[in-house]
Order: sequence, then structure tokens, then C-alpha cells
Amino acid sequence: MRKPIIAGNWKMNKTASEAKAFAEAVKNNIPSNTQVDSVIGSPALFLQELMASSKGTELKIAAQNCYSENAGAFTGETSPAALADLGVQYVIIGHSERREYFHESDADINKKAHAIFANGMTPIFCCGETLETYEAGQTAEWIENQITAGLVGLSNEQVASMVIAYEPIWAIGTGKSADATIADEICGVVRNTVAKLYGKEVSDRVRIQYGGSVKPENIAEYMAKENVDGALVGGASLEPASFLALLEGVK
Ligand code: G2H
Repeated sequence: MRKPIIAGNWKMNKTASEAKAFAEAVKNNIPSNTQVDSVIGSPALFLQELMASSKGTELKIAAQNCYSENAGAFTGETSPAALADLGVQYVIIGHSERREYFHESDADINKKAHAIFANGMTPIFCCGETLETYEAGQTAEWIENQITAGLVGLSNEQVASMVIAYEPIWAIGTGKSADATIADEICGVVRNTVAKLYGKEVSDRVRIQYGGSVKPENIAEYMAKENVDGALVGGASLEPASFLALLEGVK
């Protein structure tokens, strides 16, 4: 039985005081982590504040990115060792916005995955196709390639413990979510790819999220699907009431 995981991805939103107010508003209403893992992915600037505000509660904190080295002459980057030292548990990597706007390659993302595990954290590894690829019927091949390249060299145990988020680029922030049947089908492609590469025991354990215009009104439809173990949520994770409603939709 895979435990559901709902992760908010705030992207580049909020100020430190707004982040703190959010944590204060939700922290005592997070469902037990025996039911669902409840995660907020915050800009690096607010991680320390969020770690302090959520201490002793069921809310878990994710970074939205990190570098693949722990220290050195990498101006402007975020050290995975420093994230782990703060107590951050998850790091989102390979989001389509990072791949597109910041030119991150599969190889870059793979190095980050290794660095995150080396520091005792868990990657939330994103994959997904453009509308053009989807309409050309090449989604499965695209997803298989991203997963194969992005997970190179990880151990079976590491892959089993990680989270993979399938986010069709055409459904991100557009209000045009992939319907639950399509999401389940492509999350199934993700699971089958993991099975091919790492075996069935690993693919039965890896948690797969759907992401792209998920909101409180549609979360239950996705969660009802066999291959969908959770959601990576942008816009609908920004307000406390909406984030809590997403978690309620899973219980
Ligand atoms: C997809 C998602 C969160 P939204 O990027 O990763 O954002 O829910 O706003 O489509």
C-alpha cells in the first residue's frame, strides 16, 4: 500500500512573512502522516522560516531545486548539504519550468538526484511532455526517455523511495488538467518504465504524483486512480484553505 503524498509547489510566490503566516494557518490542521504525506515546496529563501514554523507538526517541507555539489564556487546556487542541515526532507527536481527556462538537462537532473540522496533527502522527480509531443502520440516514449536518463545509476532502494511527478506541460497553470483517465494511463507508463528498469518490487513501491491544474474540486478523481499516489499542486497550494482542502480530498 503506497502512502499518498500531496506536495504544494509554490513556485516563485510569497514573501517570508506570507510563508510564515501560511505555516501558522495550516500547521495544526494537517492530517496525520499515517494517512498522507503533506508537503510544501517553498522558495529557498523561506525554508528556514518554514522549518521553524512547522517544527513538531505533520507538515513537511520541500525545496524547489538544488545544485548537484555540496559546496564550492557556484555563485547563486543552493547546496543540498545546506538543505539537509536545515531539515528539509524533499527536493523537487526536473520541473518543466526549470528544464525550459533554465536549460536543465536530463544529465543535470540526474546529478541532482544523486546529490539529494547522498544528503539523506528524497527527490520529487518531475517529467512530462509538451502539447506537441502529446498530440503526436509520443508521450509514452518521451516519458520513458526522461525517466531512463534521469534515474541513471540510482539503486533499487533509492528509486523505490523516491517520488515521481508526471506533469503534462500543456496542463500546467492553464486550467486545462489532463483528465483522470489520461493521468492514470501516463502514470502507468511511469510505473511500467520503472518496472522495466528496476523490477516490479520497486515499481510497486515508487510513489507517482499527477501534476497540472489539480485543485480541491478535482483531487478525489485523480486519487481514485490506481497509478496516481498523489499530486504536485501549484496554484491551488498557495492559500491555506485550498491546501487543507486538497489534503481533505485524499483522506
Ligand atoms: C504544475 C503544477 C505544480 P499548477 O507545474 O507543479 O502547477 O497546479 O498551477 O498547474
